[in-house]
Parts: sequence; C-alpha cells; structure tokens
Amino acid sequence: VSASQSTNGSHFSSSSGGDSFFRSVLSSMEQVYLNRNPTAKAILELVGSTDANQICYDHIAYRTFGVNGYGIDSISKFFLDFGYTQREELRFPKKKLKALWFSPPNVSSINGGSGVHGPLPRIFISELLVDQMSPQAQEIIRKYIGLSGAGHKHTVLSSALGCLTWPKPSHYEFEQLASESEYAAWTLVNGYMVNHVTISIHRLKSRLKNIKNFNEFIEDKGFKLNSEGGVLKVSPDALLLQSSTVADSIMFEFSDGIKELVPCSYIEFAERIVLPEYKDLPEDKVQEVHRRDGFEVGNADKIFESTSMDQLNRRVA
Ligand code: OOG
Ligand code: NI
Repeated sequence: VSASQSTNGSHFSSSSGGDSFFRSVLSSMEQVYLNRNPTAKAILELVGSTDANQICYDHIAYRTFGVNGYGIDSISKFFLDFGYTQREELRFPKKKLKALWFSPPNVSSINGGSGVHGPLPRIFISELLVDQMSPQAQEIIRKYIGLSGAGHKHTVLSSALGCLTWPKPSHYEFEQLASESEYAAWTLVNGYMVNHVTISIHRLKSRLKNIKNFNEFIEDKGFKLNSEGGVLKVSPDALLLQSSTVADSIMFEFSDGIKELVPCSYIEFAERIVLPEYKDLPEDKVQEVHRRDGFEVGNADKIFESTSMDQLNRRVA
C-alpha cells in the first residue's frame, strides 16, 4: 500500500458515526465560509431556489504554507482518515505553488441531500513553496508559523472554528507579502479557512446545468466573475469547464490597529463533460464516474486569480 493511499476508506458508510462526524466538520467549515462571504451565500441561495433542486459540491479548496509541517499534509491527513484517496499533483512554477487533489470514498449520500449532505466533494489543497520565496517573505511566514506553536496539528479545527492558528500580522507585513505573492498574503490572513466551494453545474436540473447559461444567469444578477484568461476556463481536452466569482473582501484588524479590507473567499462553478467512451449512454444512465475527473493546471492557474487585486478592483463592463 503506497503512502498516498488511504487504507480505511471502506470502513465508512453513510449511516456510520464516522460519516456523520465527518459531515458535521465539513458543515462547520461551510458555515464559517457562508458567514464570511456574502456573495457565495447569495449565489447558493439563488441557485437553490431557482433550480429547485439539490446543489452538489464538486470540490472544496484550501490554501497552505508549505513549510515546517504547515503544508498540504497538515490538512489532507483529516480527509485521508475519512476515506479519501490522494490523486494527482499539479505544479505552478511561476506562482511557486504546488497542489494535490483527493477523491472521496464511495459512500452513498442521503437521497436528495444538498451541499455537505450530498455526494462527498473532491478536495483540492495547495501550498506555497516557501523555500523559493525571497528572504524577507520567508522571514514573515516563518515568524507566524513559529508563533503558531503546534497549530499545524489543528488545522481542521481552525478551519471549522474560523480562526487563525497564528497571531494577526501587522499591516506592513501583509503588504510586504502581497507585493511578492497574493497567495501568501491571502493565506497569512485567512489561514485554513475554506478558500472556495465549487457547485457541480452538470448535476443541476434546469437549463443552468450548462455552464454558459449558468455564467450568463449569474452575471445578469449582477455578480462579477473572474475574467482572467476569459470567464470560462476550458481544459485542453475541452471536458472540464470552470468559472468563478471574484472574491469578497472582509474588514481585517491588523496587529498595529490598522483596519483594512482584505480578500477572503470566492465560489466556483464546474461542468464535467461525459467522457468520449460514454458519449452514447442515455442521459439518465450517466453518473459522475462517466465524466471527466480531476483538475487542469491551465484552468487552475487562472482560478487562483479570483483573490487577486487585479480582479477585485476590476470594474464590471
Ligand atoms: C485554487 C485555484 C484552483 C481549481 O479548481 O482548479 C482551483 C485556489 O484559488 O486556491 O480551484
Ligand atoms: Ni477549484
């Protein structure tokens, strides 16, 4: 058994205590996310009421500092313990990032369950390659990680409670990091809080199950979508289509008393097209396993920009 494989996935079923505990933790993380991000909350309510159906999450994403045990592993452990399987790695050399994704165990969800009570989402976790940052940036990151003590052992708790495992930075330190990496600055003030959840567009029931219709609908309602490289991100095989909102901002009080808006989270949308080998399956026989799985570096690279100042300050045309 390779280290990356979960060994206990089969122990959990939808009726077991393990599954209900796991979903309760996800639900707490989701509550923190909804309370801090009014756009995500409004869109989930709007889509839920318009489509009159369950909303399934395609994936949930987190950001981390890849140093001294604070990286991907600090949060992936929890998902591996509850039956997830480690999948492919993605690299973003220019952004100095690495990511891994994890597929969920095969537990049947409560029929018609929505969000964290529906089919379990994939998990996407990235980390900043801290060793590749400038000495100044490394000094700031290592300072807060040092002040966090054993925080790396309790990342899931911090995500579910909605607090940082390290003290608040000064405004100057935040700006220093932001000038080098917006990802680093985001992670310093948002920690392990959910970076985004993604609505599974193809699992909607109305005309919104087509992502082009969906994007149009969302923009007509006045929401701003991330336009980096075009609103719709399309994988080279044309089977994974993604889009996302521009992140909300939240008032943050820095350690020196300065209060300023900082980017928090966004919401993403993903349509997974049926694989060529299953294209003749009748529509009512098509399941998630028949569709394009995984992620795409080219799409992800642009979705990361959903929290960038360029996107936040953009005016809607
Ligand atoms: C993650 C961006 C990538 C995807 O689905 O490819 C992504 C992030 O902003 O942390 O979400
Ligand atoms: Ni995503």
